[in-house]
Amino acid sequence: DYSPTPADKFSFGLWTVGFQGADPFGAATRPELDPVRAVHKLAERGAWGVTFHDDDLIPFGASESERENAVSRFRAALDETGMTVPMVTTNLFGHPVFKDGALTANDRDIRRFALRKVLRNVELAAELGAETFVAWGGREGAESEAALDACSAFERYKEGIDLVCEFIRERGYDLRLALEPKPNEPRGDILLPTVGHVLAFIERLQHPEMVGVNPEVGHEQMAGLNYVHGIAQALWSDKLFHLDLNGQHGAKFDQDLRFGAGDLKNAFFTVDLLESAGYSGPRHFDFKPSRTEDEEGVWESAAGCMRNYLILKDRAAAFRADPRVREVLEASRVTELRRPTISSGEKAADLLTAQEDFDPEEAGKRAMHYELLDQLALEHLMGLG
Ligand code: GLT
Ligand code: MN
Ligand code: MN
Ligand code: MN
Repeated sequence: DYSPTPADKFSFGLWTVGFQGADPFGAATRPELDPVRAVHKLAERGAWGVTFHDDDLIPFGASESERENAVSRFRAALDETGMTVPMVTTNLFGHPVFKDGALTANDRDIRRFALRKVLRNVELAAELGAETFVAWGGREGAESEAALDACSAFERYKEGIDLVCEFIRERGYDLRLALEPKPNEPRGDILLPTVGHVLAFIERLQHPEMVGVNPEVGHEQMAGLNYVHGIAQALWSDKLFHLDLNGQHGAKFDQDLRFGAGDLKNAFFTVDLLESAGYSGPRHFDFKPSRTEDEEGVWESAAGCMRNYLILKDRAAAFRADPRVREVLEASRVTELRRPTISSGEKAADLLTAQEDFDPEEAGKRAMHYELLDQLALEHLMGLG
């Protein structure tokens, strides 16, 4: 009946259900949500995990005793509900001190402050048993090329991530980093704008094996890219350490709709890929309940994320199990792509001299049947079959 259970590994950021609805044109429409209440409400609805930025739990500038109090109340809620903390992240974008970036801010003292904030939060993440530490560099970027020495920015970005990895190794924490791409917003242009940029950046790091990617549906779609292909490349690279599921209607501002809203067909194939590729990490939702909602609407929206995932999982399984679909997949030679192009032991020179009875004219006329295949996918998505 599409009711989520902890076995589904659904997790939510405190900042998602806690979103108060402020936008660049209007004030908050909902009151603050106590993290303890969020944990209980999410657990009641079948979620498995909760994630947070340091500032979601411990207000910026809090004293040591305020910090301890916030963490111990939160821990008690986790113990009562059995909820886990699979991921933790740092707010390096909210306070005015980060208006020009954090790890790549021009001001060196700001970079040092930002790194201290991250390291403290890494300690907290390890204490709470998180496996993944997300780094979203939303303010690492610029509105004008003149204002940013981009090559130096990449050096400083690498320096910061390398330092955090060194720290994790020295402490012996069982923690991996996941960098989250986004093309723009809040900066005019953000560094590491897409999954591909992050994957290339990781190769330049001192400990590439400790760092992966945290792709968000809407962020890739804001860049006009295909999320399914993005996470497929991350999976193929063994770099899909975590992911942010939500919804987006094409290239416009970051909508953070609940999962399933927005590009539903891409959501269907996202779930299809995650389930068939054996992705075992958290199904993490990073969405913002519309500012039109009251608190009840927030929980409906959170429940909708999980329910849509489970419905799409069911629809994708039906699509894969349909004998007609299997037949068309064969006829479309989709399965033939699994076969290596070159035979074992064959060399490039052998390929050049191979006597093959191949007629490009004939091959150019072959039917692919993709229209039929896509139609069958749509029909399963729409609930037929
Ligand atoms: C912020 C951003 C999200 C990121 C969060 C992690 S912060 O809400 O819009 O996409 O995942 O820092
Ligand atoms: Mn996100
Ligand atoms: Mn987003
Ligand atoms: Mn967001």
